Amino acid sequence: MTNDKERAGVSRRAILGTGMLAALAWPRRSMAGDTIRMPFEGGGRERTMITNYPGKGPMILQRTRPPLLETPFSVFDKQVFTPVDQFFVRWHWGDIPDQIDPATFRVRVCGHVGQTLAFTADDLMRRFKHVELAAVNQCVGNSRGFFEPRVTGAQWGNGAMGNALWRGVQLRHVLDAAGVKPGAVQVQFEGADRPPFADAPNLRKSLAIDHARDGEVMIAWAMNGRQLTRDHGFPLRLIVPGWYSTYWIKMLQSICVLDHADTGFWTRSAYRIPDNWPRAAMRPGDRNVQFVPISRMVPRSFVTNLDDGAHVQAGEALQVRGIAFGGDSGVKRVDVSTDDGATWMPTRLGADHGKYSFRRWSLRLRLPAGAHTLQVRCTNAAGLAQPAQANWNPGGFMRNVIESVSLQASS
Ligand SMILES: Nc1nc2c(c(=O)[nH]1)N[C@H]1C(S)=C(S)[C@@H](COP(=O)(O)O)O[C@H]1N2
Ligand SMILES: [Mo]
Repeated sequence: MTNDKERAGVSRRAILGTGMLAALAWPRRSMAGDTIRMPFEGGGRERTMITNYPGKGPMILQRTRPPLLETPFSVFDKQVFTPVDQFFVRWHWGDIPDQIDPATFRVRVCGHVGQTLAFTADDLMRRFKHVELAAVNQCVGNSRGFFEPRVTGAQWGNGAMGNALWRGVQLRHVLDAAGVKPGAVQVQFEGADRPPFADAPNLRKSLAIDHARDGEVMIAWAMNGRQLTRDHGFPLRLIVPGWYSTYWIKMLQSICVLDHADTGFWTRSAYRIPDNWPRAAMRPGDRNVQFVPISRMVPRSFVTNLDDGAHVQAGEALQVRGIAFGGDSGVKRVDVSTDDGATWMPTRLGADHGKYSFRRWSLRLRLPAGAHTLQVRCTNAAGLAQPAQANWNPGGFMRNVIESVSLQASS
């Protein structure tokens, strides 16, 4: 029998290995590659597919420093867990440590607690029970490039998301060790990266105290069975299953229990959506819109094996497959329509890796000769289905409209 740690492929020795320091070096070579076109209209369409970013396979380059790298969509067709070397990367600020010694790097638990504590990754591994969970990490602005009218911000296609198996400890246990005092309201998280100017607000995000202690929120050191890389937050990052990844703080350095609501810039002013979850929708120019912090994810599904505009054989069995996720609950069903949503065909769901994971789906169908539009819709375990109309908000957040691909069938 292998023990848990070996199964995850991450021993304490591995995470403390000296090789890690070298792996934190930033890319020095210029980023070169082929020009590709994103599947949306207008500015920001032309991109470079880079192949020489350290530790990564081919990635769509948005920006070098701080890095913004998008997963090429074809990756999602290959497996249910997104490989680390093609997992999207997003950092807000350029001042990211390029030297972290895991023997001395500590995450501090402070604020409204009985006792301030500090843990190395090794301390967490020794002291608390290990947990492993499959969960989708999705940027709030995933698919922003498709917003109409266009909005500012990184013009992501659909590749600012990924699914991984995260391994770590429950945040609840770490908070309990410090002893949360009565009257705690929120818990604020901060990473070791910093803005390049002293007066810019560093990224700090907060969760309600009950959420932080729900037993699902984790502090992770491994992703898909290997220790986190620098890009994904070595040595420790927060995992907030079912929530957008703006909360998934990387290089986690501070966990601060607050006895009042967080009034910092990133909670008060940034990452806010119109107060009508799950739609997060308004009309451009609408006034008097009430905004609230972005929170739980909503269901999405995609065809992964057929490109928009693909030519297929008429009258022959056509295998259609893709991925889906339920957002803040599991995938209940994935349906496909070829008649503009008048009727829906149930698809076959693949293995269930847990409610926060991608789930594969597939369907065999025959199409008569002609032009077709294939739509795919996920309904989650809470009964929430993807909408037929795309939402709009000024941040370009939370897109989850039913996706479609056009196909040309001929014999
Ligand atoms: N420390 C730190 N953590 C962070 C961020 C950051 O800028 N700094 N960005 C957040 C945002 S907005 C996203 S989308 C995810 C991206 O996670 P990934 O790079 O591992 O894919 O990290 C989150 N955690
Ligand atoms: Mo993000």
